[in-house]
Amino acid sequence: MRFLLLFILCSPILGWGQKLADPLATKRTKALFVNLQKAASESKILFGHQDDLAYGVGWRHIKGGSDVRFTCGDYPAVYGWELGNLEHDSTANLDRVNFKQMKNWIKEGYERGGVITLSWHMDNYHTAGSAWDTTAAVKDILPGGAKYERYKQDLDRFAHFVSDLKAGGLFDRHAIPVIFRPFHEHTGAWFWWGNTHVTPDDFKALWRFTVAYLRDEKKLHQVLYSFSTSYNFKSEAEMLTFYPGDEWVDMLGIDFYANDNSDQTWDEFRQVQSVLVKTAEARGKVPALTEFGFEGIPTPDWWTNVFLKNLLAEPILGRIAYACAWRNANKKHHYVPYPGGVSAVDFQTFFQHPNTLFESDLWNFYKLPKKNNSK
Ligand code: BMA
Repeated sequence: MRFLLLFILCSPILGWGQKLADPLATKRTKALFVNLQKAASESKILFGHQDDLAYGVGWRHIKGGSDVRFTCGDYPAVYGWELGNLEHDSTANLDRVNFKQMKNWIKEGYERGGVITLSWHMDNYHTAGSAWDTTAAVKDILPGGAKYERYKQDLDRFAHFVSDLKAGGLFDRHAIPVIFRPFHEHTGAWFWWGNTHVTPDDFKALWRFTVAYLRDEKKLHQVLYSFSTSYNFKSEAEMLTFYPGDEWVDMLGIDFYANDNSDQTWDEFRQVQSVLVKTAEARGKVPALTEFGFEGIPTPDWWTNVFLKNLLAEPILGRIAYACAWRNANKKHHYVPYPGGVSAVDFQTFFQHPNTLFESDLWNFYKLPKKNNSK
């Protein structure tokens, strides 16, 4: 009886029945999961931005640079980074972000309390074309495939990159937890791993192999795995067509891009968003908008009167951990305003909204909260 009590007191860090894809995840990685889940359940939505510290509209590599901070005074709470070209041992990724500097920016964001997420637009293994070359290639990298060994080498490169992300001093040196979001938007058809170029079984096999290899062979225990679809589905069954199973996934995400402010676009958004949150909550996964935005943000009140209004239209829709806007490449291709940009003033109101969390709003996401609110 005493042992049972001790066991009950010590074990349920994540709540009963809820496990991470990596049972050996580090304590900070577990804490990150629990805190993301807590944020989601309270509709405290962390605001994220891809490549935030590396460049923005009209600048590149300025110390302290960040279009988010330039516009609202605070850094984002989530930093997205992209690994495309890591598979070629290139010094920079496919958007010219130097990998060494990326590591430093990751450390910088983490040390301020931010959350790190990694995507990877890896080249097509069958043709050596880009991620957007939709020639079928998944079979090539599955065990027994012609590029299987090569794929493992690329996962070694990933493991090397992630293992290098360390923080803390002499006595508490530790691995920086990261959210890895491989083979994203696979319910769409624009990447070689997308829906019409792969069977559900092959996709699931690839996912499981990838997680098992990084976790068991490479012994990476600082990774949360995010399964991100595009937003072209109507039901849970459709969303989960390529789902490898609860034991292989920690987060469920969708990537949502608006091209207009029409009722149809936003009705669809709310519909998909409600499937996402329901599905994630029922399975003990953390829901997130893993990418989102409106290219160029041409609408002055887009942040509050379009995006937030729809996201908070019903309580369930806003129960996501974060929303990560895509990169600010230039005046046309950007997803966060820059000072003087069309939606910059509205973005400040969005920043002040009680449901949005920016970097200085974060509690310690790498320490378990006192009361574990997870289900
Ligand atoms: C796309 C665009 C591209 C970029 C790619 C990978 O959505 O932003 O310009 O190369 O993502 O980051």
